[in-house]
Amino acid sequence: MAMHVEGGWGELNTRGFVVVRNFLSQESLSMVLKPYLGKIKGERFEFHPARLLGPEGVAAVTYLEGRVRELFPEIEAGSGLHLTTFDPFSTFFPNNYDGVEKRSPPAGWHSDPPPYHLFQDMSQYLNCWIPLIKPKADTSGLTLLPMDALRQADPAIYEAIHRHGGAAFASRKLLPGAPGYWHSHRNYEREVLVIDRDGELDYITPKIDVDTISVTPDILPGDVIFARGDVMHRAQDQLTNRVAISVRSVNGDMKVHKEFLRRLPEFWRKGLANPEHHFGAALLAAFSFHGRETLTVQEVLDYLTAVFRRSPAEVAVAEATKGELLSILGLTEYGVIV
Ligand SMILES: O=C(O)CCC(=O)C(=O)O
Ligand SMILES: [Fe+2]
Repeated sequence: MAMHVEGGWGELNTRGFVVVRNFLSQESLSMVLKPYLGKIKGERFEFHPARLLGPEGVAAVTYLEGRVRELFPEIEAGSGLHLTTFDPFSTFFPNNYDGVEKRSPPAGWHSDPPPYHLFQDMSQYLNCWIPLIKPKADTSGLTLLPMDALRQADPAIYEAIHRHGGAAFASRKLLPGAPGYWHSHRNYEREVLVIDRDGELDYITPKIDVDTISVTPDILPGDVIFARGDVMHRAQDQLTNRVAISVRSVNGDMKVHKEFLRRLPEFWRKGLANPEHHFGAALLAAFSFHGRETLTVQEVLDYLTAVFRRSPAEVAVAEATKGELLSILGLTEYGVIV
């Protein structure tokens, strides 16, 4: 069956997401799923960057990126969204159904923090969410908050999340960043939206129960959802075993500013400065390497790729000395990287 863009690419400007039917064949789904199945062997499997799953993981991502890249011209023609390149952190997302009572919670309402810190404008970032195992069309999918409905129902929340990432509907009691924060799905208290504004975590109480305006497209393996990076989303449920992979494209011509990082809330700056953070040190070193306050997204990605090829994060830390890293992040008072 031919690929079909339901409602057209213009949906990316209204709702912020669009469903594309018949995007992948059964054969390519099996190929993409293989590295994941080879890894789990029955044990619980958390979110996992696909590229870290060996040559088969790299091949799966390379294939999917190629397929998404073919759509760049029609996406731009239909929505104006200019995409040129990919976020390297393509990730497998299980909903952690494992048929036993004790299981990790799935993703609660959020927009993604890591790409926001890397790329700074999440309206020019497109997540292609691809179910690989999903037994039922109306179960265990991805629930999204349409931008147009949100703007009408709660303009303050809309303004707070538009173009941002790293937002969550969660309980104020869990913050900042407590265990369970990103996974407050069942029994969560949707008291607040938390996002950074002017260097502070910002708490806003929604005027509405956001679930009443949310949309969960019926979708089966073969179909995909394209969602802009600023659209809030969560796992639908844990009723059946579901595994998805997401492939993330971005406008490489966008500018990113060191100043943006200095102005992030301390909670996020400390996270990025932690040497165990998978890209924080490399991101900061990219600015030092170029000796500029402003870089393009593509320059950031090229630098990250070069660092990751040599693999250990120490390479980046060595290049942006610890002191410089701390001062870039305005954390010199800590004296050590925490
Ligand atoms: O698949 C899920 O449950 C969550 C997916 C997600 O958060 C994402 O693709 O960014
Ligand atoms: Fe997400």
